[in-house]
Amino acid sequence: MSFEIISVIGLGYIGLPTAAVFASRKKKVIGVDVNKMAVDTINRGEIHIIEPDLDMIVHAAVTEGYLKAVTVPEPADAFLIAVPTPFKGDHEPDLRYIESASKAIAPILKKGDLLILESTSPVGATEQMAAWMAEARPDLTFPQTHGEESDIRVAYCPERVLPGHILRELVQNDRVIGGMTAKCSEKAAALYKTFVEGECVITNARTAEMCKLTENSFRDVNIAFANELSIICDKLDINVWELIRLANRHPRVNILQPGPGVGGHCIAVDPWFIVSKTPEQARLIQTAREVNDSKPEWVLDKVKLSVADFLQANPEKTAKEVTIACFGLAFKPDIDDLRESPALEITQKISSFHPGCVLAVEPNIETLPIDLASEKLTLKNIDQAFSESNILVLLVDHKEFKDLPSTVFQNRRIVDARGIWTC
Ligand code: SAJ
Repeated sequence: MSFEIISVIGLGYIGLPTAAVFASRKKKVIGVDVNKMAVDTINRGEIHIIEPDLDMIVHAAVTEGYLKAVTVPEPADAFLIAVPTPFKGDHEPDLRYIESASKAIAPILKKGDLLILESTSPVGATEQMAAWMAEARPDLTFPQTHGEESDIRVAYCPERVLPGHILRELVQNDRVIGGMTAKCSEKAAALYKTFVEGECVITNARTAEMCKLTENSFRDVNIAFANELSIICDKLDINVWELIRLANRHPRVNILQPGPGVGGHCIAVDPWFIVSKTPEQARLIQTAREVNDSKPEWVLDKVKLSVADFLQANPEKTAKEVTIACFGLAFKPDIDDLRESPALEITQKISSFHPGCVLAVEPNIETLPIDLASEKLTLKNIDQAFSESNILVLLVDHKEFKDLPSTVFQNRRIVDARGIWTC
């Protein structure tokens, strides 16, 4: 089962590293993306996203001739679809990118090709993709109608890599392979074995789809538990960080860490794919989403209380004279990714309701995004923020903030959403 040419559709955070890793194993890879700028960047041997070491491997793959990027799909032996699956306003999954990728590939499919869906998807999406293909290519046979005799093999193989560690996890993590038939799984596993050192574990497409959603929902529910505890403990005047450290000494308890909310493009989205399919049954999963989504507002209320408290203690001041410093904008520690970040949302909201200055400290970026910077909101370094502000709001546990000596916090007014300055 040899694959001469592999095509990856969607060159984002998952597609580009996957394409580059195949190319690094000396496979001919055609990357496809509708974004012409991304395609041009990759063809120059550069990258348009941020991920450690990816620039090096893409540069090598392109200059050695193993990877090229195009905007219109070309024939290949295997197609991996790694396009976004956002949700619509009502949390219904939006499969339009999978649909357009399927329709773009359909004309160049040939007998014997392997088709893999990698995008996080609701249960049934792989069957839907195969149906779109079958409709576009009545001359070819597909597993939903021809089983093991089909011309085209189809599988769902979710990625489960952690941003910041993508290249290592792509290779080392176990891979779930969900074929529409046993032969589909076998062929997909053979493809992934090109670079996967973890185990390729075989199941069916629907279970593989649900498996990806389950992993992220599991984490969301566990973070919601920690976030709910932080709200309960606040009411009961108990230090939640100490409480969790103590409870985690039990051999079968492992509570995650509360924070300002759940960010990123996966954990805050994927559970809704389960809820939208089975709203009556997915009660815990939906509640967890609501608990995590409500946490930024809770932090904002704490900031408002802190401002009121400061003004009461300093009656000669007005709110306009109170400066608030927000520490961290990224969606999690030690990365520069600000997308879907609760810390960013909180900082923006503070700067819109608070009449005084707001200072943002984010050691992983050089400048504030254009839509964020204003006269009232400016990017500062740690020392400036400490000396110029009256209230410190800790939102992300970046290592630069964890390393500060405890003496700097003495007699400071702090709202600590991560428990690293007040634990
Ligand atoms: N968070 C907390 N408390 C914690 C852990 C995380 O508040 O104890 C917050 C983070 O600050 C962040 C959010 O949760 O805002 C998500 O961060 P994360 O590190 O848990 O996960 P992601 O979104 O970077 O990556 C997840 C991973 N999934 C799991 O760990 C089950 C990754 O393996 C998946 O590949 C990725 O989603 C994805 O693409 O689906």
